[in-house]
Amino acid sequence: MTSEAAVAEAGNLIAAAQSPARSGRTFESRNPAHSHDVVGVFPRSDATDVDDAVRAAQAALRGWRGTPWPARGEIILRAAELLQRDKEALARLMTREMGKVLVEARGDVQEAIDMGIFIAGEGRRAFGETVPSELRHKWAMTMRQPFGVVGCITPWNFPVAIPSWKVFPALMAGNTVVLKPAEDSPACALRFAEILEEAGLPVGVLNVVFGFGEEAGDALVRHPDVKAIFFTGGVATGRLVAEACGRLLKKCSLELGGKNAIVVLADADLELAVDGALWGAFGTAGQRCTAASRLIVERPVLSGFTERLLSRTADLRLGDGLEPGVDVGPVINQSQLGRVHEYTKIGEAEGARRAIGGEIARDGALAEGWFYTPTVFTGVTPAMRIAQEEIFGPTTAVLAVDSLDEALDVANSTRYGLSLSVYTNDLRCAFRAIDELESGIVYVNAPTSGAEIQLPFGGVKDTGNGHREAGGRALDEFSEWKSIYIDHSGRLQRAQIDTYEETRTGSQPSNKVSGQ
Ligand code: UN1
Repeated sequence: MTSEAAVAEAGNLIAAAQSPARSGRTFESRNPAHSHDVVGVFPRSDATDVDDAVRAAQAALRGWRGTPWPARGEIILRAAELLQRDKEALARLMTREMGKVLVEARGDVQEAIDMGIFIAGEGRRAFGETVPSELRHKWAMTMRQPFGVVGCITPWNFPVAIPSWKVFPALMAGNTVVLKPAEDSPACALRFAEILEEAGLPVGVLNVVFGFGEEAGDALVRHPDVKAIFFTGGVATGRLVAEACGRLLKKCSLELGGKNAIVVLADADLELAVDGALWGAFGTAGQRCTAASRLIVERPVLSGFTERLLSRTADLRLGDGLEPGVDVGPVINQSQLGRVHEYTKIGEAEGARRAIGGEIARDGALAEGWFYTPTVFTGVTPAMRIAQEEIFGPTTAVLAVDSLDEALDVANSTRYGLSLSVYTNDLRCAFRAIDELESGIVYVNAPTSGAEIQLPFGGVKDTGNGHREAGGRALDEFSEWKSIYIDHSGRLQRAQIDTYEETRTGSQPSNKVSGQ
């Protein structure tokens, strides 16, 4: 058990006050390592609570969008400093609430700190353009504008980092926000919002509504005063969000699943590749959109790689991520545990070999939580469901290939395209892979997880709808461009018509240029 005090009953954060759901309903957030440990009790919100939050955000909009960019940036920078101050406590709360081991939870908070520092700089760097007009005495330029009230719907697997990827740039651009965090990590989201409040965010600029997708999330997506939706989650839900937004002509940015692969070529450094495979496959118990759930290995090194991988997998310690020495924590909840186990049965039925793991862990204290033994399937072929579908658990599949061409084809053979990696020391192979792998992120000699916030994050194919988060263009997602023309000629000048009349008609330009 942990020593942390329970968060107890929390409320939705609406206009800086905590309030229960109007229906009075609640839900619990439980520790996946000790399922009897209730981390907190949260409002189970529905459309009426979402409406309250949207009204609060709407009321705060004029003041916030009028706040100078540098002033908005300073609040975000202060939030990053407060996250730094509270990093350890927040990381411990995160491990307790969603299970990832403490060292990874610290990394999650660090990612939010990095994002805050990075985005705060945009306060003095959110450049527009000044461009030449085609007409004399006319000024042409661009500036960013907020959408208005926006909705952010975030998952539990990066419960502070992913809200920071969305909320910081949304606020920086002058939007006001309603955040609906995952029902499995509400306490982390509440702390994140409280930190922004402490940093000086004005009342109503960020509101948090807790609850479930079908009730609170759906209402947020459909609310007529919410101008844009930023969603990270599964493909099936993403499709529903996109359909609803499409019907309403609402902007929407989707960050969905992955079926990422590490390609290990025959010349690779095998120890390095196994280190990467373990981290990619079993970090966060495989519950990352960037998890390496396929290991595509050239046949000459297949047995060497697999032997090392299995022996290292056998050494992984499963347990409560707050305990020192634990490598892999629990999966998020009972239904996910069942789903992961279902995929083990599917893999076996498809004829893959379960080389290690594949069991719900029930030894000693592990029986108190939702633990799954790290699982490796060998003899997997590309068409198998375990090679195609996102499992979101500590399960990975080894596929054998005979050439670089085949490796790239197999790597590209899924509907997803988030993160792909190649291990090789051959420059030509590395560059072929960089060019031909169909994914938003490519790694060379590094695993599929490890994105840094100063680069764009997102994927191709069914992983999303073409948007990218973070990176140098992070604000593009959260703002719209306004083009401004200022004519100081004092007369009507018609674009495309009065433009370069002299050069287009063949008349003597010198007359007009010189005025002679
Ligand atoms: C996710 O899995 O949803 O590169 C995000 C990584 C992390 C972010 C993952 N920095 O794995």
